[in-house]
Amino acid sequence: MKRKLSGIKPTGEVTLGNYLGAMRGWADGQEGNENFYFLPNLHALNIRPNPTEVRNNTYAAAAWLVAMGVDPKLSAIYIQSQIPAHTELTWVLNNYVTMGELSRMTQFKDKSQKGGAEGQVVGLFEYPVLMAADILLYDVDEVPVGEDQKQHVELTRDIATRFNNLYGDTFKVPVPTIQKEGARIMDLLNPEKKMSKSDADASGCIMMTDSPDLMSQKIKRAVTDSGSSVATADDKPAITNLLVIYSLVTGESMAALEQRYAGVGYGQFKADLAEAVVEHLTPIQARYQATLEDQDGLRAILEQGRAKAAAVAEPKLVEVYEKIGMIR
Ligand code: AQP
Repeated sequence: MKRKLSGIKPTGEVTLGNYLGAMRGWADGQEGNENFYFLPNLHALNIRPNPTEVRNNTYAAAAWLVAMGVDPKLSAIYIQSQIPAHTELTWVLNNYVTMGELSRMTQFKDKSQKGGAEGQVVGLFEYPVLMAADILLYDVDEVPVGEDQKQHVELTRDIATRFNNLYGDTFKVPVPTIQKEGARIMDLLNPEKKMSKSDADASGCIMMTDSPDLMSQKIKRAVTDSGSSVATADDKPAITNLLVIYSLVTGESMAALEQRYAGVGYGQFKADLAEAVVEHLTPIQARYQATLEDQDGLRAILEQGRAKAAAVAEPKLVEVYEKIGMIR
């Protein structure tokens, strides 16, 4: 039995990238494991979200988890801000990580550059420390994430090891697990950039709530590379991205797809891909709608998840406080 934990930040609508790169994998392998899948709403604060939007996005992301197959009977689904141990442990861990380490985080560098001086809030800088607390409270074995989050899990490992060396075994040192395919789904209009839910311009981003027509339109307008062959290559990032998406939604191997589309133009390939994406997502969208509409049911799932998570997180915080001499 393994303990697994991961989260989806309610900063916007969930994207096909979130789904294919991470969330879909969370639904696999729940049986026989102890799973914690949470909504890190405190992590969303660094963009100072609109209160109504962040609240709605939190419920929506929870409904997506259920729709994508995360089973509340097998996994705790919970809201980060409902478990104060996350923020309390963050304050403690702040003292076991340096400014230099946090400055080297790629996500901080990217996002602080985009946001200008105004966007460089301490919450953005602190993000990896809160994430370390999210993970270390639960003695997790595995953290299944997309490629973009790997560096943060590695920092979490360093913080845990440092703390354990000082105070004796306290935290389990977690391992990031990254899917081979789809770990980084790229923007359809700019294949150099990953698909992101908080992007101001969503035209290159497939949102899980997009209508079939809008999804098809976005796929048909996706940029392609020079030449016309439907094949993966380092110098063909756009078509490689589309092939990865195709392969993940149909279960067909990349090699089989390349063979099928040998000599077939980009137009036909994109039309078929659009159809495959719509076919794959339609039943998930229906489950999402039903889950979201049943507000009482969703709240009950979140309450059950909160209780399960708090029962693990709170004793861990007490253990940490005792070790470092805090009187509670
Ligand atoms: N484009 C992507 N391809 C593959 N995996 C991805 N993930 C995110 N984007 C892609 C993975 O989805 C999980 C949940 O992500 P998150 O919401 O916690 O944070 P994020 O990585 O910052 O995702 P976004 O969509 O880019 O959000 P914003 O725009 O708010 O920053 C993670 O496991 C992530 O790796």
